[in-house]
Amino acid sequence: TTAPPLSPLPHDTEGLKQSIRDAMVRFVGKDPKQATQRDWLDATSFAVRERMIERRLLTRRQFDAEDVKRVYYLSMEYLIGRMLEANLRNTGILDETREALAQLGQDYDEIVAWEDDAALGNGGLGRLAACILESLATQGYPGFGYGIRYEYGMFRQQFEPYRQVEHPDNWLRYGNPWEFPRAERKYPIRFYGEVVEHHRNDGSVHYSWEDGEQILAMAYDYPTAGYGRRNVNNLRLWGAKATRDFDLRYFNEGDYIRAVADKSQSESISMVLYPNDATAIGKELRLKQEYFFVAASLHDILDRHTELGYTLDDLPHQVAIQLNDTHPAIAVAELMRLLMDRHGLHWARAWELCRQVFAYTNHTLMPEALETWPVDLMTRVLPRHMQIIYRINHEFLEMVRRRFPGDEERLKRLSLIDEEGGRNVRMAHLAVVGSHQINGVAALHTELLKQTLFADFYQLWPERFVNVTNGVTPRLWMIQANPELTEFLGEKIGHDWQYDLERLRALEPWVADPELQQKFQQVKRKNKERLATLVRERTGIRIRTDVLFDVQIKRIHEYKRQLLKLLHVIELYNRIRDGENVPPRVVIFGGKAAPGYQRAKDIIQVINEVADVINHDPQVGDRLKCVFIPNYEVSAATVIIPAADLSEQISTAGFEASGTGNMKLALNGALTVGTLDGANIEIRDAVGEDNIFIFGMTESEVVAHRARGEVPEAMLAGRPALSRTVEMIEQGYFTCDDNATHAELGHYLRHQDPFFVLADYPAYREACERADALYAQPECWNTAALTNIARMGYFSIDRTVRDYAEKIWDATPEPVAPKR
Ligand code: 26M
Repeated sequence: TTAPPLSPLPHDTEGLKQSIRDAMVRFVGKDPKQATQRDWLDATSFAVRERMIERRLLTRRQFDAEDVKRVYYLSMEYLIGRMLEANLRNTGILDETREALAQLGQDYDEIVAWEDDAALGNGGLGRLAACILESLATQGYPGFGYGIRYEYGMFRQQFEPYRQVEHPDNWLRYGNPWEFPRAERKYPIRFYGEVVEHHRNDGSVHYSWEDGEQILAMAYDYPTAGYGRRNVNNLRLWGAKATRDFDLRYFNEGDYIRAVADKSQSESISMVLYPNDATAIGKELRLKQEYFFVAASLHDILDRHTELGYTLDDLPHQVAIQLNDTHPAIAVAELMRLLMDRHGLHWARAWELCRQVFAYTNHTLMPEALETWPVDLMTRVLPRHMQIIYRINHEFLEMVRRRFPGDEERLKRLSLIDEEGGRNVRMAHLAVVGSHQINGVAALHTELLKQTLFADFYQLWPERFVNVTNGVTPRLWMIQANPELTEFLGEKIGHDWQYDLERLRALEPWVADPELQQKFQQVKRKNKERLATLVRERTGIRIRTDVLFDVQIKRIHEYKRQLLKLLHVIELYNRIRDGENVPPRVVIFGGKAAPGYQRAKDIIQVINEVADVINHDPQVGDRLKCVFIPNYEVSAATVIIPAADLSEQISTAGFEASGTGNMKLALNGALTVGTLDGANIEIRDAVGEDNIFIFGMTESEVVAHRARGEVPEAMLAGRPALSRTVEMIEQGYFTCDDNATHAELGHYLRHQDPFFVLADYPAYREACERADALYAQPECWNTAALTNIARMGYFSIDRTVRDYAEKIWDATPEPVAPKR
């Protein structure tokens, strides 16, 4: 088939203006005079999408013509944020479009703000997936994302007035100009049913999976543009559609209403994102979501592979599949099923291919976050997969037996089936045995994986474990979020750093330059004003912009220790009321609690109540403000991060796999106050001890401290200020109507404190004081902040993606055209 020639669309202001006007009539169906701001958003989006899809086709043609290895990223989550500005920026037509809109009498900033965030993810893991896709396109890798087109993304958070309440995120309500529905790319996905054995004449046994229920997975494509290149890759999200079978089955019985109801029941598979990020849930619907998108993606990958004329033997040379955590780990069993039951391969060959294709990224050591599925549930929903998992386990344990004869305990620890407390499939074990490479997301995390969670596997296959430290995309987290700092850098060191973040080092000779520092401070101030406006609009609270902005933004979790920051805030409040001269600051929290995570919700409530008391105390005035910004999301992060002075990265050492907010904040010139956890360690190594405030127990000290088993309360002895703080909480000082929650939280700190908030508090307070002292010397602070920026090069997602390409995928970039 010959591809039709494409007539290139204009990329100048005049051409864009014409396209936007045309789109207003042809796609939106409105006279520009009648158009609302949302109509302008849609018309502009259509004008950009036309230009992207053109490049998408050219990119595909080139990949198809050359013998490229394709990388597939399988992730249940993509936390993308708003798409218009990102697409304009990466396509290289942002300035022209801004001007075109101005000439059409429209304000660009107001227009883009109408777009809902695409919040198809919970937090770090989902945002990492979005950064990786952007980098794959920017660097020209043939890399493609697969995921679920949730109709409802991450819930919207409101406070009523202190407690979190969740509202559905109906982000597709007004349609979505960024997606291309592919009605012809529909794959049937089976659930339930049974396995039928077929005995052939040659004595071999074959299996087929029959009956049960089928639903269709339909493709929706989201083009993903690379920055400064013509490459446009694809993110394919699957939506559930009922099959026609549903119609017939009941229409014959005349049960029309039930037929339609069952249809929508089956389409509920892709309805909603599970808003958990630290606890696995054993819900049948979640398992169905996982299998649904995995089965559709593998079907699609194999179809493309054969359509391109490759054989199954070519699979490891043409295809790499990255599993983003264990959520898509059922892919190991599904690919085995396809290779054997559909393509007739023998077990050993199928297994070899599988192992060469898959790699698995682990994102957490937290035991409660590790996915396991009851064997009964899996047998019912995915009977053939359960059978295959048993066989994988059998072959694997036979191998272990040969290497460690008589070591029954080892077999139990390694088994894919956990036999303790009901039988459960350990998805992490399935992912490890089915992959040629397993990676952690920061150096410490990978070491802990090898020494703890996967110690037995590491002993078997040390060569399979590698570290790939996370990174962030400078396109969103610097160029877009912080245009003023981007311009400032451009004036001083040019623009090369946008493609090679290591080049920020060119800033180093000037970090102490007074003129440069003054400019930096002006940029920070402007960013603080932008944030102050957002805070006023969202909370009604007025904050000064001439003080230290102290920021903790991340999901709410005990291990991330928002309570540690809160104790410090209360102590500052007490010191102000005692007449002490405390350096002024604004403390900013942001983050969502999983709806079923009561402790996290209590923490939000208490922070809000403490903040309310402080913010209304005339004795405090504007020396201390505490703000919990509701509904923290990607688009809010792009306003908060550039305004931050202090970045709170204070998890209990050993618990935060990496963190990526730490990188975004440092890149924007915030100094980190942090524990030796996750990527904080590598950030310290990069910026130097003098340019970061490290405090608290190390991972091994945490282990030793836990082993001593002291009561947390003992930490209060000889610490009057901390004791007073805890007492104020438990006695309900900050609440007029909910003593119970405060009393409970106080009790929790005194008697449980599983993440050692009290034990680390003195060191934390001291670290905050070091920060205050440095902030009082602006030259020293600015030198440190600029040094942070200059040394953040390593934390570019482009380096991360190259690490994956070299250590794991064996993939090479295929740039479509030189940088434009
Ligand atoms: C699992 C089962 C059922 C429902 C939800 C889940 C689930 C979803 C997301 C579990 C964990 C999820 O995310 C974990 C996560 O975001 N981990 C973070 O990953 C980042 C990127 O590697 C790291 O920087 C963070 O340290 C790590 O906490």
